[in-house]
Formats: sequence, C-alpha cells, structure tokens
Amino acid sequence: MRVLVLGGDGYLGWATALYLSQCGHDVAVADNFVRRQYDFELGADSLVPIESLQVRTAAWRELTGKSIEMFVGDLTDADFTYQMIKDFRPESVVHFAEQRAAPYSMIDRKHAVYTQVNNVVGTLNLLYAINEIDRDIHLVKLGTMGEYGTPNIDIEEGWLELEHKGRTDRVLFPKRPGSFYHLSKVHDSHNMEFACRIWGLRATDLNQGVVYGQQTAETMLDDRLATRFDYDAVFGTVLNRFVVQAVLGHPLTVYGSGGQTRGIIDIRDTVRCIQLACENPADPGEFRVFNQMTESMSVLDIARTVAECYPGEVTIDHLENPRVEYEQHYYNVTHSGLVELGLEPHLLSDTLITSLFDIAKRYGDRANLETMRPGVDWRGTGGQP
Ligand code: NAD
Ligand code: USQ
Repeated sequence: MRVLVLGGDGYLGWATALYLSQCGHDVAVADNFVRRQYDFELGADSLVPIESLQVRTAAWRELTGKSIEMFVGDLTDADFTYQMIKDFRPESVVHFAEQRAAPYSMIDRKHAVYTQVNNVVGTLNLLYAINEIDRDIHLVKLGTMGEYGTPNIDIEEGWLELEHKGRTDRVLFPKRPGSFYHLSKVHDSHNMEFACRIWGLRATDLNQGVVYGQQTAETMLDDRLATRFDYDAVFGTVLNRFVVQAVLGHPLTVYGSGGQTRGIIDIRDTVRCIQLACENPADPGEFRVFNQMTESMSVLDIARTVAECYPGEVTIDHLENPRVEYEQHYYNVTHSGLVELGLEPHLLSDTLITSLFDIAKRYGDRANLETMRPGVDWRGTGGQP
C-alpha cells in the first residue's frame, strides 16, 4: 500500500514511517520542520539528539534497502498539498502534521491563533485535495482523547446513541476539551465528519491518549534513526517528563493533587494502531473513530509508578496547577475498536520504564533544567514559557 505520512519528521510520524516501511508499505513523509522551529523559540530541545530528515531517510535506505520519499512543505499551503497528493498518489494518508502541545496553544492569543489556523486549515486543505484528486484515499487522522475532556458519563468511540424525548439518533459524542490545541482537534473532527457525510470521503479519526516511550524496533537499529524525546514543560508529555526528572534528581512535577486521569499508550502501540487503521480502511462515506489508548492512569499514579521503579531517591512535588482541569472526576473509556482489529497492547511495565531511565541517563547531560518548570498559565495571565 502507498502511505503518505504527514508530520513524518516528528516524534510519532518518524517512528510510524519506519514501521510502515518495515511492514512492506511504500512510504513517503512530509514535513515543514516547524517542530524544530518551536524548539528554537522555546530554548528547548529533544533529549535524544535527532538527525535531519535527509540523514534519517538515507540511513534507513543504507540499513534496509528501503526508500522513504520526502516532501518538504506546509499543509496550509494548498498548492503544496495538492501537488504532493498528485505526485505520490497515496492510498492512505496518515496525518500527524499539527501543532500538538496544549501549553503552546495557551501561551497567548498569537499562539492560540497560530495553532488553530495551522491545524484546521492544514486539515481542510487536505480534505479538499483528497476530494478533488482521489476520493478513494483513506485519511487516517490523529485526534486526541482530550477532545472529549472528562465528562461524567462513559466515553464512547466517537459516536453516541442518544434518546431524547422519545426519539433516538446517533450523534457525535459531545466534546468538552481543555485547551485551544485540543479544540483545534474538535474542529478537525467536525470538518472530517462533514467531508465524509457530504462528499463521501473515507476517514478514521484516532483519538489518541498521552503517548510514552521513545524507542521502537526500527528506531533502535541505529542512533541516526532515533526519534524525539521531549521533556520540557511545553512539549514533554507527562510520563516521559517524570522519567527524565527522576534521573536528573528533579522532583516529579505533579500539577495539583494529581487525581486527573488520562488514557495513555506506548509508542510501539501507536505505530501498530496506525498500521491496523491503514490496512483496514473505513468505508466510503464513513467517519470512523477509534479511541487509541490502552489503559487509564491518574497523574499521581504515573508519578508513583515512576518513583517506585527508579533505583534511587525520588521526590514528588505537587505544584499549583497551571491548567484549568478537573483533578477529581469520573473516567471510563471504551477502546475496543483497535483491539478488535488485532492490537495486542503493551501495558505500562517496569521494563519499559527502566529502558526509558537508561535513555535518560545516556543523554542526561543534554538536559536543560530551565525548561522543566511550567510557565504557561491557562488563566491567561500572560505567563511565559
Ligand atoms: P510532533 O510535533 O513531534 O510532530 C508533528 C510534526 O508535524 C512536526 O514534525 C511538525 O514539524 C509537523 N507539522 C506541523 N504543522 C505542519 C504543517 N502545517 N505542515 C507540515 N508539517 C507540519 O508531534 P507528535 O507528538 O509526533 O504528534 C503527532 C500527532 O499525534 C499530532 O497531531 C498530535 O496531536 C497527535 N497526538 C500526539 C500525542 C502525544 O502524546 N505525542 C498524543 C495524542 C495525539
Ligand atoms: N501534567 C502534570 N505534570 C507535568 C505534566 C503534565 O501533572 O509535568 C498533567 C497535566 O496537567 C495533564 C496531564 O498531566 O493533566 C497530561 O498532560 P500532558 O502534557 O502529558 O498531555 P496533554 O497536554 O494532554 O497533551 C499530550 C500531547 C497532545 C495529545 C494529548 C493526548 O502533547 O498532543 O493530544 O497528550 S490527551 O491528553 O489524551 O488529550
């Protein structure tokens, strides 16, 4: 299958491109490298050094004989997006290429507007390109569990059977997201559902939980194939941050009481889920939604698990929560769709955490502690990252 991975220079896009290539698919990647630009803006960097996309793809070819074609450009540039689809003629497009940090979107008006324009316009250009060039292309789009927020009812996979005043309907599950970034994903989901319903496109929205881990079988083949490891307060995700903090002797930064519960997933399961979605496409006209997470954990339980696994002293700090979010809430999520397609989840284990400690130890001298403390305040007080 010909698969185009948008955002292929990023944390998940790169690991996914390698995995799909290893599975025998004909893979191309696209990126505008804006993720590397955010690092310059924030004074942050991946803990693990990453090579340029040119070096990465050349190393993959050298090691495996498989080539990954590269498109450099911005999805918000419609001409670029159309030309790329015409040139590569994908059967599936996997879309990771968005600004994905909630704190980044909450810095100020400029960053909120940038996030929503980048994400919503990029996806809309893509929907138009698919509709005008080849409606049979299956769009596999990364959404987020945070689209739902933390409602006081069970979270279903995208859709809800509703009974109201004696009548029933199947409606999109109500969304109550927690940042302008998460809202951009809600807007994308609505645009995609519309494109499926009105134009007959086929799309899968993968509402993914917080990803942890850094290595896959493919990225481990050679240091030049490594993917990013973010640990700063803007782009670092919670479990990966706690691992780096433990190794550096920094207190684990639990926001508030830590009772907030999230769906989580190992990066090795992320790449497998994408493969399963591509190889089992949605039907024409279908807007299919999967909740791409394998287990739920509270932030405090994540911190305790990391602290218990670490063979040294670890302290847990409860910082005043810079975000506005429920710290105690109901959380029960249906996530059976991908398992039914064949996913065999890796649940969070001591072995995985220990291997992350090893990575953090190896590159610990590259860490910049200045970027560790949260500086973005959800209440709009003009906090600086
Ligand atoms: P990332 O920032 O590492 O990668 C995204 C890539 O997209 C970057 O390389 C960036 O340069 C590129 N990009 C952004 N805007 C672009 C544009 N307009 N045109 C071309 N390229 C563009 O992010 P990631 O962690 O790999 O996440 C990938 C996707 O998965 C995102 O959509 C994110 O919302 C979703 N997701 C991530 C997580 C997680 O924990 N990392 C969890 C759930 C969902
Ligand atoms: N948190 C802490 N301490 C920290 C960092 C985070 O307590 O040092 C808490 C946050 O307050 C939040 C939870 O941990 O309650 C998760 O935060 P996060 O930064 O790991 O994840 P989030 O901001 O939700 O975003 C990440 C990815 C995003 C993706 C999302 C999936 O950056 O792209 O969409 O996870 S989900 O959370 O399911 O929406």
